[in-house]
Amino acid sequence: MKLMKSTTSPFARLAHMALIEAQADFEIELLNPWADPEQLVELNPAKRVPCLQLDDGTILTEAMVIAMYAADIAPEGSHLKSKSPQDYEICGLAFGVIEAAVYIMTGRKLFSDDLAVTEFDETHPVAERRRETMKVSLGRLDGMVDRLSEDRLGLAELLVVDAVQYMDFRFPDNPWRPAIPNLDAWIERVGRHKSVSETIPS
Ligand SMILES: N[C@@H](CCC(=O)N[C@@H](CS)C(=O)NCC(=O)O)C(=O)O
Repeated sequence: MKLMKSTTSPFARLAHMALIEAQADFEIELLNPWADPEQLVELNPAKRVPCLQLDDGTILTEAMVIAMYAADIAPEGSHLKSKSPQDYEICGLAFGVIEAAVYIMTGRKLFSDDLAVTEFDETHPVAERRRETMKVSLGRLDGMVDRLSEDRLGLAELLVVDAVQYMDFRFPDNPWRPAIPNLDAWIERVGRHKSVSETIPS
C-alpha cells in the first residue's frame, strides 16, 4: 500500500506513525497537497493528505480513519488496539491541539498566502481562540502523562507526540507556549521509537 503525505502535515504524520506501529508494509509518496498533485486530486476529492491507497485499490482518507485501519491490521497485542474512554479523552484533547494549530496556519495562508507571516495570529480573534485551545489542552495533557506508556505507543501516545511536536515546529520560541514539563520529559523518552524518530516534521 502507499501513503501520500507531506513532511509538515500532522494529520499525515498520525497516519504514518500508526502504520509504523502496526508494522504495516507500505511505501511513502511525498507531495505538497497545496500544489494539487494529480495523483492526490484523483484519489482524494478533499485534495488533502493523508491519503492511503491499499493494494486492492481501496482509498482511505482522513487521519483518524487511517489510524483506525492501522489498529485493525496491527498484530495482536499492539497498543494500537487498546482503547479505553481514558485513552479517547487524551486523543480528543491532542487532536484538538493539532486542529487548532493547523487552523492558525490556514488562517495565515488565507490572510497573506505566506505561512511565515503572522498577521492573522496577531489580529484575528479566532486565532486567539485557537491559541487558547492549545494552551489549555496542553496544560491538561501535561497532568495526564502518567496515563501514557513509554514502551508501547497507541493512538493516545501518537497523538500527544504529534500535537506537541507540531506546535513546536510551527510556533518555535513562541511566548505563549505553556509550561508542559511532564510532556516534554515524556516526549524525550519516547523519541527512541521508530514511529516518532522517523516522522519528525520538517
Ligand atoms: N481532516 C483531515 C485534515 C487533513 C488536512 O487538513 N491536511 C492538510 C495538511 S496539514 C492538507 O492536505 N491541506 C491541503 C488543503 O487543505 O487543500 C484529516 O484528519 O486527515
